[in-house]
Amino acid sequence: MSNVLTDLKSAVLALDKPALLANLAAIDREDIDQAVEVISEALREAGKRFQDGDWFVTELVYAADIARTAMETLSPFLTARQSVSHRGTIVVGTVAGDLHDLGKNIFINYAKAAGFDVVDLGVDVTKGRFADAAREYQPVALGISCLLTVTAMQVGYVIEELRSRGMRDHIRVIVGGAALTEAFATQIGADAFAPDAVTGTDIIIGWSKK
Ligand code: B1M
Repeated sequence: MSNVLTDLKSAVLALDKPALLANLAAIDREDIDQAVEVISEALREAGKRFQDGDWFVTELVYAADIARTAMETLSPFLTARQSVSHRGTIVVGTVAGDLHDLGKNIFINYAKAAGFDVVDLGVDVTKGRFADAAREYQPVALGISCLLTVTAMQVGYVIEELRSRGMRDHIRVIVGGAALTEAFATQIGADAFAPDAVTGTDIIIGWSKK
């Protein structure tokens, strides 16, 4: 890993915004994907520190704020460097009870860069709002993000809601986020699980062609 990328990770974990901004300015365009991955790695480390009791929630909040700044700085370059063609609309949100949105937003940035129009429902989205938006936009994919174990079942409830409204056969559902696994996604009847934003984008690109 280049020094700039290593320093980027250190800056997030040191909660040092000026150092983060300086390192972001020094990143080569071809390292943007790696920079996104490095920031995600730093957040996983932040989560571990919180879980181990080494960090308080305030530090976690500040790390997330720094990471958001980094993602916002990187995303225009992500969009600019990829060839864009109109692939249709996707609807994306984080499940009810869950306020995590950094991973969802990274997926959204990659999807936009790949040529999708994105309807972002935000966080804490109820099954009813997911289903209403799916009916309104008839998207290529309905994307559901979930980071908390306690809210994982909400993902299944969204799929049940689609089924109970007779919409399930017409909507493809992709799910992602640290609380989910491929096996869980299969169990609840999702069409795909995305372990990361790039894989998720490749999956929906495939769907947009069918
Ligand atoms: Co919280 N949090 N958090 N948190 N947080 C986790 C998830 C946790 C694992 C940390 C830990 O304890 N180790 C833990 C959950 C434990 C569990 O359920 N098993 C946890 C907890 C407990 C909590 C609180 C309850 C803490 C508290 O208040 N006591 C609280 C809950 C609030 C709520 O949601 N109701 C809370 C709050 C917060 C902050 C607000 C401080 C902040 C969120 C800020 C924000 O998102 N706006 C935060 C953060 C930053 C984290 C960690 C450290 C980092 C999450 C993150 O952004 N990762 C996280 C630790 C961890 O995940 N290991 C943690 C980086 C991001 C790029 O990864 O989201 O996985 P991820 O996204 C990836 C892929 O998963 C995928 O693409 C992304 C990029 O490749 N992906 C998709 C994600 N969604 C996708 C959707 C797709 C496709 C791909 O298609 C639709």
